[in-house]
Amino acid sequence: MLEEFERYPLTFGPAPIERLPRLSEHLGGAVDLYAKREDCNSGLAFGGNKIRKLEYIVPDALASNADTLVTIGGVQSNHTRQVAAVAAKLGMKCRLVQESWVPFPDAVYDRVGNILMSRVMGAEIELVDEGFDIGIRESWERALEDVKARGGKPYAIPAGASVHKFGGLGFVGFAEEVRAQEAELGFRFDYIIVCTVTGSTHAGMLVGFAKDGRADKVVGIDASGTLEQTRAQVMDIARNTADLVDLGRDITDDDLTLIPDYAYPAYGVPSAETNDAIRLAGRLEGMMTDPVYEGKSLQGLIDLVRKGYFPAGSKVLYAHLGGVPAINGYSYLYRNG
Ligand code: 5PA
Repeated sequence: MLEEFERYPLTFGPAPIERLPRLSEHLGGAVDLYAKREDCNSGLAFGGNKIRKLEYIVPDALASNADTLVTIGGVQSNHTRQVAAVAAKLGMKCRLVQESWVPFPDAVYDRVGNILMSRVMGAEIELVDEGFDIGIRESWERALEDVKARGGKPYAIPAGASVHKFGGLGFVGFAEEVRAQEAELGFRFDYIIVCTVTGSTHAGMLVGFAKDGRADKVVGIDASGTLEQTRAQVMDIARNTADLVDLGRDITDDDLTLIPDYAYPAYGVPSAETNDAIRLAGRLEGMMTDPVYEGKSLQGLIDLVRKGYFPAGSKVLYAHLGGVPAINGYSYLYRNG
């Protein structure tokens, strides 16, 4: 589906798929769980889902002759850390706007994890006291102007690399990669679980899996807590991406499965049940997840298995999109494990 798009390789190659036998067994054994390890997809500062998206955005950035990548996220944004790593790898500058999206009181929240690594990798960071919003932000537009005013040439990457013309392509590629891996494994996944916030991960998968009739089997677990805005953004990106790759059919509301039940109490703040899920996968599989994104989609996966959402015998693929570095910002919460 992506033959005509240029890709700048930043990943190690196909992200591995591994079985989660002890978690599957613990949940009754009727559903077979697997994880696709996007959290191990690259050597660029721990990798993650943005690296896959950026592979299709970097050629456009290089063609524009920009010298500075400019993007935005929360204080513990994984996206900004991955953009900082890619800028370093390309020999470009990086300007990051980090807003106060998460009302989390840990004393070292703005010192450790993702933001620590972005600083070490040389990004210029501006902390801005604004709340959570996945849309286009004034602070980001100001940063773009500021780079220009100082004689630089900025390249604009929106939050999560989502509302970018090529933002959905990387995860169309994820679906193609899964199909190739399925051919080797000798079976097809019945469901794919994905954490959804700024939307292009889910949107890309939706379009990629639409090709073999599985668009609605991509089960999005909302972690934004602003469901309608995220739903609208996923649909916009999916429609734009379907046009780009000539999917050959319209994207309709029925293609989107987005479950709002696990985003509580707020974006970036884990519930007791999220923390139970993080500990369960850590203790049964040695698989670490974070309290902002993947812990919530994992909680959703576990709860949906327990509720019987997946028919017995289903094979379910959990897309592990990365994000573990942020757990350092929650050190007090996990002080006893
Ligand atoms: C993020 C996003 P989308 O934003 O493409 O919907 O992906 C959600 C998601 N898992 C899922 C992890 C580990 C993520 O980091 N992170 C954002 C960030 O600033 O890090 C874009 C919000």
